[in-house]
Amino acid sequence: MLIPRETATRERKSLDGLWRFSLDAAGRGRQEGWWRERLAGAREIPVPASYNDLFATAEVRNHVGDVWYQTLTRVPQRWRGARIVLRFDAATHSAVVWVGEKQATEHEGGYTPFEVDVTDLVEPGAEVRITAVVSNVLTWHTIPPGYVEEFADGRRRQQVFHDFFNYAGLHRTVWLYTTPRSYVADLTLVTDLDGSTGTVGYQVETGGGAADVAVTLCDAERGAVAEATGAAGELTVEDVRPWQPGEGYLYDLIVELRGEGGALVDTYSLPVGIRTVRVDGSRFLINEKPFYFRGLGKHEDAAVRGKAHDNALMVHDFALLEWLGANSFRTAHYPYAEEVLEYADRHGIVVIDETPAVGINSGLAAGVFGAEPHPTFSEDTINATTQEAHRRAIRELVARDKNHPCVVLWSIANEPESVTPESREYFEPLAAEARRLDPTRPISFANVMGSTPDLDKITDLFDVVMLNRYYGWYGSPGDLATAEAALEAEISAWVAAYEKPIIFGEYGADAFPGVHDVVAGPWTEEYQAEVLAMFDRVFDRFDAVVGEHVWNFADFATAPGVMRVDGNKKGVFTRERRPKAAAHMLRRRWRGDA
Ligand code: BDP
Repeated sequence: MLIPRETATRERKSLDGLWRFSLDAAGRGRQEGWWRERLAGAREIPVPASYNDLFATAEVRNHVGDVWYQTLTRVPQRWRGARIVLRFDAATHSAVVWVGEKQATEHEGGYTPFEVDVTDLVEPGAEVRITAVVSNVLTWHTIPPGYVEEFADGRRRQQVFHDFFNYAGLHRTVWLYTTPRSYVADLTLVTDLDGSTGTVGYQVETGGGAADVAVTLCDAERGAVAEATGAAGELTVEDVRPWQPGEGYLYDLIVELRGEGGALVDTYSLPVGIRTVRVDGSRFLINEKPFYFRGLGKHEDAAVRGKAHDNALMVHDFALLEWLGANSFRTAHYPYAEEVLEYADRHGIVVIDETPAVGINSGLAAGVFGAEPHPTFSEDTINATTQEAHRRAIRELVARDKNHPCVVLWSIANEPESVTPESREYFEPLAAEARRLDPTRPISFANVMGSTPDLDKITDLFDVVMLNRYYGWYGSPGDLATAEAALEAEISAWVAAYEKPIIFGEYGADAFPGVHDVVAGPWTEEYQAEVLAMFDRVFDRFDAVVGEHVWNFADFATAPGVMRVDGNKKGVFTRERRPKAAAHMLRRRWRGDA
């Protein structure tokens, strides 16, 4: 799926700004047809933003169900004759959209874009009302899963099985954009390297009728380095400058559709990083060189705006990654705004890209999040319908992110149940689907603590062992000698069981900022740093460990609970992005020069 871009044949208009917004606590709007007129009694709301923390009321923060967004915009007169598309970069977790009186589209899944051709629904030059009802409800059949508790007095509460606040709303940009009537609909690129020669295999999908395809690859100075015609083919680049960690060198692929007499019909251009990625035994190779992941799991999370994409925060977070000496991060626990991946492409930051499949695990849900005990997989809980939603989530992730050179590994789930025959039945087809959709990248999932190689039933389906481990925190807190021995023993068991690279997808400890002690105990900044140092010491004893991603980059909001103090405090930065002692310690390890 192509990101909207301005080109010689395309325009785009962001609909970001203040929209009208109404809570629909009683769930009446869909029956009453609230899209038919101006939303009554509406507040103003910024788009993009999570709605939860904006209004200083529990009613909005803890709302369960539908909310309504509405804006009036004018379609430029000069767009007459063009194909006009309405696109939501994200609506969390599901939405139905009306253009004027007409339902235009609907979408499930809170972190991937959806779009619809609205050419016949709008009139260039005229105003148009766009209304979206957005639901934050998670069920046994959504990704991520959850369920809604209903109380006798009519109250509803959303139970989630994941450790971050269920922020919702229009989290990313909403666009109107144009394409010509015959247009470039999608592009799939596969790059390869052979010595100093690079290749870019391309496939162009078109819409709206036949036109001839011509592609030109330009280098960063805008000089053409290779050309081809036809909807699919391969471009060869001599003296290639590869995309590599730390150096996000990008070519530009310009696709042109040409009609009668060679007239330009449509043009679209896409940044291209030429690189390879492959697993070989227990090594993870980027451009055939062993790569070691130094970085962190992140979240899209900040005060006031919740999970909204924000360029200021993005630039700052990348600056802090650089300050730490990190070379990579994981999009825990959902696909991030595509702007983030584009930024990582340009700056040579390596990304593990994750679906929103977090919480497929009843053991964790009951133990940590206070959910009712239930089997993970059953007719009444996570079932074939959930699996289908999960398959769609993988499909939409790959469709959106397949062309980003920064993405080197797909993570199809975080900490699912993985020790039962049911978990194998559930994951086998999903792993196969991920491979079918993208045969060029390795696949993995984040393995939960306790799912050791003797118990785990799904690791053979994947290329990389990604372990989330909390020795010294959830296990033997305050006793790092015991933690160290247990960690070392577990890694040895993985190394004996599989010849696969091992990445630590999570490890860490909470630290409440400002709590210090000379004899470090849990919650102090010193203890957090000591836990990380202990893990690092053990990692250095194993060649098969090819990555360390600390949990987490920054403190983040969670549902209320006795395990959390104003949210999860495992950040090495506070939620305001101030460094804790652990950040300084990591900087010394990762930069060496600090
Ligand atoms: C892991 C989860 C992560 C949590 C973390 C924690 O993958 O989302 O925030 O533990 O407990 O289970 O801090």
